[in-house]
Amino acid sequence: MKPDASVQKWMYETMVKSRQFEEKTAAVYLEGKQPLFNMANGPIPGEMHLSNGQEPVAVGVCAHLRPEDAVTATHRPHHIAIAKGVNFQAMTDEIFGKKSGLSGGRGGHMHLFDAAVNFVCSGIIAEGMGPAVGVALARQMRDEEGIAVAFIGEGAANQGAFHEAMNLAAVWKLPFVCVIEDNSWGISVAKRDATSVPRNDVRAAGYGIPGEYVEGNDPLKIYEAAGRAIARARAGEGPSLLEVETYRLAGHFMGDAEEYRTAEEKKSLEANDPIPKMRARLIEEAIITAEAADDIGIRMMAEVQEAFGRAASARYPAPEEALEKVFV
Ligand SMILES: Cc1ncc(C[n+]2csc(CCOP(=O)(O)OP(=O)(O)O)c2C)c(N)n1
Repeated sequence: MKPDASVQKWMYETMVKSRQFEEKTAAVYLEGKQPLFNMANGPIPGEMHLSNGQEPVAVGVCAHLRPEDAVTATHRPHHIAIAKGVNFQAMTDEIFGKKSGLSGGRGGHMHLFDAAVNFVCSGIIAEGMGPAVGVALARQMRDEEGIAVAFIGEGAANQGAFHEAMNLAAVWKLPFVCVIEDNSWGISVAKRDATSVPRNDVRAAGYGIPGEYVEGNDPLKIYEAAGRAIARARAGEGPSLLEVETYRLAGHFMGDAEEYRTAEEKKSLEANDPIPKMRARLIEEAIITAEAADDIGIRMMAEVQEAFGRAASARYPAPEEALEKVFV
């Protein structure tokens, strides 16, 4: 079922916020890293994986989720964290390595944890599968409300953790959905060179569960398919596997020379950017006016600027705090 106008507006606004967050992150990330690219330098240290282009997956799925639903995400987590409602300031502070960050500045951008909305992510690919299935098992055993969703990349669907977790989720009929973000690339390795099937939804048959592939990086189609899978999980009918065609507009990580893809491929991806497409459709269907769409852009930019300003001036953890909250 098509989402109502207020949900569609939320989806557009959240996609814009996520994109502006990524663009600001990219700009600040490069500060202090030139002329020689040294990952440790600058206000945002460490690796950085941007999600530009993949926003439809986050909003199409998270539009159905409630705070008690658990989400595990990947090393490319910002769009999903924002759509799940992770504390925006604390997430920004974490990316800057500040004490007020979600993980006290210890985790950085790949380790965002927000218990208030049941969100976690990890830099180890397919790592979120086990914890998400574990949460689904706990919900089932305790007869609690809430489902679990694991987002992974299409490269991660070749990891053992993926297959083991899918099997257990199916055999125990858990309230779980696996969402595979198929952006065609695992760093520089094309999906066709690494995966035995063109589409991972066919693997669902191997676990005896429904699988669906969603084409076109279209937020509405993703919303509809996610709605079916999530309703099934909530009704106690067991897990589903969704694979969603999406596009990564930026490199695998900041600093990626992207020699594995052609300038033409990048141009065609940019021409298919889902955000201007959704804006045009919302205006055409009179869900928002062009002025309202511009206003969303201005408001989201102001929120991003404010969060970055605060994060930049927040304090770092003291060196003597380094051994707190860790196993030593
Ligand atoms: C277990 C494990 N092996 C290897 C890596 C190194 N690595 C980081 S991202 C990545 C590719 C992931 O591709 P995909 O799952 O398709 O996600 P995408 O980067 O496209 O979002 C790899 C191999 C890792 N982080 N974890």
